[in-house]
Amino acid sequence: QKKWWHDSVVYQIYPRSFQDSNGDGVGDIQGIISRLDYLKKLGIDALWLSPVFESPNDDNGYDISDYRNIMAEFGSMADMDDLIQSCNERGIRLIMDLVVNHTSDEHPWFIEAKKSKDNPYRDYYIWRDPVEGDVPNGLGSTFSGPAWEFDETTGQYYLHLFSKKQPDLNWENKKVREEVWDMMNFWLDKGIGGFRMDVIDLIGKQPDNEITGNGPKLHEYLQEMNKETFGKHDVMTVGETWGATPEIAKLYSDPKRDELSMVFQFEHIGLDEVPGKEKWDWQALDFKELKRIFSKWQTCFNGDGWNSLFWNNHDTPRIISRWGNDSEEYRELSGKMLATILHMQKGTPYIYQGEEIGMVNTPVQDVSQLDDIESLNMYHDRFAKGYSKEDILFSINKKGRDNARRPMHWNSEEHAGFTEGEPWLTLNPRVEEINVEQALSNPNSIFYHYQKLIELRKNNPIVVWGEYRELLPESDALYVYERSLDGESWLVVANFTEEIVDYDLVEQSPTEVILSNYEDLLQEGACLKLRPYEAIIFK
Ligand code: GLO
Repeated sequence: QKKWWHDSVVYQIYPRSFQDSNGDGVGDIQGIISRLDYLKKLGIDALWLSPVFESPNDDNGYDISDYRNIMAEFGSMADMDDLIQSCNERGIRLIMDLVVNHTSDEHPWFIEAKKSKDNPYRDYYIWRDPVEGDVPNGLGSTFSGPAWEFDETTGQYYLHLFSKKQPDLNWENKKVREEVWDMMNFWLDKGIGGFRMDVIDLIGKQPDNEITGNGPKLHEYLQEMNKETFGKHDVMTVGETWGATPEIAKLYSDPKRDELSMVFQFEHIGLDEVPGKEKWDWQALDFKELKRIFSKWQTCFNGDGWNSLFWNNHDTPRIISRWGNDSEEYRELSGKMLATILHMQKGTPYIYQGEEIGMVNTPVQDVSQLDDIESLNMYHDRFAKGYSKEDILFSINKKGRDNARRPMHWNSEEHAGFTEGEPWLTLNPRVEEINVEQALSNPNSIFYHYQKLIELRKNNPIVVWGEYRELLPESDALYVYERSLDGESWLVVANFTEEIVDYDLVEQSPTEVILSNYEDLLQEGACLKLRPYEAIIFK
């Protein structure tokens, strides 16, 4: 059965860094409203808003202290209602970030829970006795150090898979689940378009067995959630699931199972880390692996699951700096190439703010230039373990989350039109070269390339439904695939390198270029000469 999100494109906003409207240096909801027409022009159907709820900002809003109130820096509930209405008026659905693996330690539930062992809220969280005067077991936090924090008052440890200001909720407790369902219904009743679910694969954890992802009751909880909340609404849901394989992804997104619309899988995202090590242990991308993983995910579903497609989010480095080429010469070409190979795949594409104008990483020279808790904790942890500063900053510049979180570039004025005050986080230095005003005035910009890719999806069922087949999996330089539907087929040919690479068109005889990032074709007979980062869609 066809759903609206099957042919939709979603745009992710990181509210802190999108647009400030009141000069306090922090992006806000009125700022977002003022940019909805820009997003409409790009052509997106839905917005995923990173958390805007009340939060002490230990993890920039992913530590929520009140799920039914808006963070004062971002505005008020009236602003939020205004945003929902302004989106709905433009036919844009608003997807809220659901962060319910954990709360903030400043959430009233946790404040109660830590008062005493018999407090009615105690079981909302996960508490264990010390073992031989130490942590209960070896579970570690994603943000460095142990996942257990000792609480002096009650003499027990609580679990936090992220920062110690993000205590994990105890999903085994039915009351916790009911609180979450109530809260979700509160938002659904406001007319939102769905939820993106933060680290949802962790809610079935079994801390005593050191099981975190994909716990035994995970899918039972999601089915219950579906039934009690969004199942009755025409909304989309997307789970953040770091450990998903195609088999696991079907458990979430097979329509017959009544769980989620789709999940984010991260297999491609892990390709530049040394296997078995941490995300900070960088290695160069293996291009053939990237293609193999894309092709695996493109062919694994047969009506029993749905893909999401993304290069970037608020947790990843900027894709042009990561796997494209961010030099002045190749930034636009490689950005368009990367956009093309992703957007011609089957699934629901996500664009992270600034991706559509080709924003790039922001290398730092010193720890004082960092904001992100994950990077800061890792910096201190590795420094104590004897890593050199250079080594650590190398990792952070490659992979750190601040890369994606620096303010959006709207124009080349001071602070890029993001704020009239002092921005909460320093901007990327390449504002003059890379900004929205510039992109909109140049018909060849990355922005218009994205706009065209979105239009192609809207107007051509082959992009949404067509069967995918990879050609040339052994090529070190080219990514070539075909989409076909009802006797029609499209061919995508992309050069991932700076060299000129030949491609023989003998097997296919395309008659038309649908979209390319160069103005013409370079061809010798049936041999296509692909220039640096050239990407062509043929039919
Ligand atoms: C990635 C999340 C990330 C949060 C974390 C804790 O894993 O999107 O930004 O820090 O989930 O909520």
